[in-house]
Amino acid sequence: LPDLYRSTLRYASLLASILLSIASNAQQGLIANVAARKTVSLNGDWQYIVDPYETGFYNYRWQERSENDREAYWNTDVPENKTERKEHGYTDEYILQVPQDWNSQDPKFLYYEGTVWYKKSFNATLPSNNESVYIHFGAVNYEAHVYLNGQKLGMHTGGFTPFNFEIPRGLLREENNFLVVKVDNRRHKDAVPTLNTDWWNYGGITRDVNLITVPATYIQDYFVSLDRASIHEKQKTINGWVVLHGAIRSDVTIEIPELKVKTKAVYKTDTAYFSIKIKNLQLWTLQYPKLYQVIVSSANDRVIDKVGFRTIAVKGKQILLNNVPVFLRGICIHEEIPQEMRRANGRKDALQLLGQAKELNANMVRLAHYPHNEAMMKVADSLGILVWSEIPVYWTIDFANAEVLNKAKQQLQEMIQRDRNRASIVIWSVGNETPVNESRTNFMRELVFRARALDNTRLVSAALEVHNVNSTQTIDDPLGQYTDIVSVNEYLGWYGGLPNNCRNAKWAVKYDKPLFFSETGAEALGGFHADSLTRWSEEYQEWYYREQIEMMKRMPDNYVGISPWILNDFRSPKRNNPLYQEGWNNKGLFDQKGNKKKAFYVLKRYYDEVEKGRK
Ligand code: GCB
Repeated sequence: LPDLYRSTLRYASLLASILLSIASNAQQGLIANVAARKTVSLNGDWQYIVDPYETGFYNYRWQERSENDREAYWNTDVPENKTERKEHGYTDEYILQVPQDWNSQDPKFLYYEGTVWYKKSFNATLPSNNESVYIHFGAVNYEAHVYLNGQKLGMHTGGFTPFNFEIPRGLLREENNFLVVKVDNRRHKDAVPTLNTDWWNYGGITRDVNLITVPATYIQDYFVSLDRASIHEKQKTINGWVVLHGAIRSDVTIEIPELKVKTKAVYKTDTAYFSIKIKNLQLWTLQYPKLYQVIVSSANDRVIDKVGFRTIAVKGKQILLNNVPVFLRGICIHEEIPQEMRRANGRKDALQLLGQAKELNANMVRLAHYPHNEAMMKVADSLGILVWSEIPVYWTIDFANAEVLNKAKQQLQEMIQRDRNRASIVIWSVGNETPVNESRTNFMRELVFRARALDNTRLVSAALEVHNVNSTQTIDDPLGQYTDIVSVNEYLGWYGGLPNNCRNAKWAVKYDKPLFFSETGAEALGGFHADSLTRWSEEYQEWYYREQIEMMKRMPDNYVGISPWILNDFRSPKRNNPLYQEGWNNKGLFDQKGNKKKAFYVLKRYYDEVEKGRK
């Protein structure tokens, strides 16, 4: 019997690994690593039409306009002759910058939620017979319909993840291409996120737009990572796979010049796998975030990346980075530059935000509550900062709706496809503060399983809530049984009671896994000083942090870290106290202008102590 048992187990695990490898290569046609391709940027000036009634999309009977309807806003705005009536037009009087949200570009857009048509004219070099051209968007919030020279290329929903469309052969012109994007940022009950969030709903083409030219058979996607088990060995193993577009199976090689290794990948079905043994691998660590140049080549294509090699795992009550216990000195960050009241994007903004996190002596950032732009992960890779990356399954999503689950899965997949080669990312989060009930737990469990199927080298979590049972702070959300670490948001002393309630708080945690505090925080208007009992004063926030930290020091030994809410004050239409908020959530450790509040120094002192070895 034991033998039978063993062979059944072996069979089951074989089956599981086959299923896993199939699932991990599921494609949506996303092209990995755009920066390494032959691209032409379409950033810059775009003309626009504001269209709150969607006149460019629907006729007066509210039917979708036909493709060649001359009043459709994706079609030319130039009258054919002097008698033709035209009721739309693009002009240089109305220009928006791309990439950037529209809200910060003109006061009339501050609260705008609706449709804006973006138009760009451009010239192009036509592809040769064995090349294809794609148009790639880093992100558009929320729904995008893309048209080129009057023909629809496709549509995409989800405001924080990339997408691309192939341009059909013959459609691209050498001169005067007419590219139109209908962008709609209205919130919907059945969208992800839903109607209700605590952040600004910045609309527009918020990230880069590129034309990508690739050879007909090109490297679409690849994954390179350090094998978890080999962390115990002297000789390490780097594993991975490569997928060529169109399921073509031409030779694929992987090269890491600095390590003097070059290996051929071996096809199993349409995926080429490789496994490389390496003697003197320098790991990616927080102190020395070593990145290696990795070259993936096929018969006609070549993609160069910079990849760090590290492992992340859970062992009992601890998180192990490269097999060494790590305490996460975190901070939450929204993708926003408060000083300019706009979405953050690009390397300069990432250097500002992660630089602020470094000043705090943080070693980890929780990127709330949606995938941030790629520059954040690249800068985190180079600075040695650990990253938690999340999809906007936030608060009260329509959990019973199967379509909503599909939308969440799509965003999860796009996030993982874009960033899985970034060493800095150690945790995929499938959501934040979702209400405990059966349909929600089924929904969230599906996402946890999906995340693992897409990437089994990282940890999966979700920010849960604490509830009060007989005056005990209780963590028993059933979702906790599925995640690798149990993460909770907790605001004792802000949303309930006063900070000194932390002193006699009792905690009951159902799970023996690593326990992470994914949020805690209190508001303070920068520069407002009073005694510590006065709400909104810097002194209150400072007191809150003192009491919280003392409480954290008394946490059980599965306490592995904290990422307080939040690095910077941020814009939120929900926050309407006319004296202390005025459309801002002021829980930042830095205020709206970038000044440090008193609480900053309290947290920094704690992080300095932790680093020296005292939790
Ligand atoms: C939370 C949410 C976060 C809010 C924060 C707050 O628990 O996760 O998005 O902004 O609380 O300030 O209330």
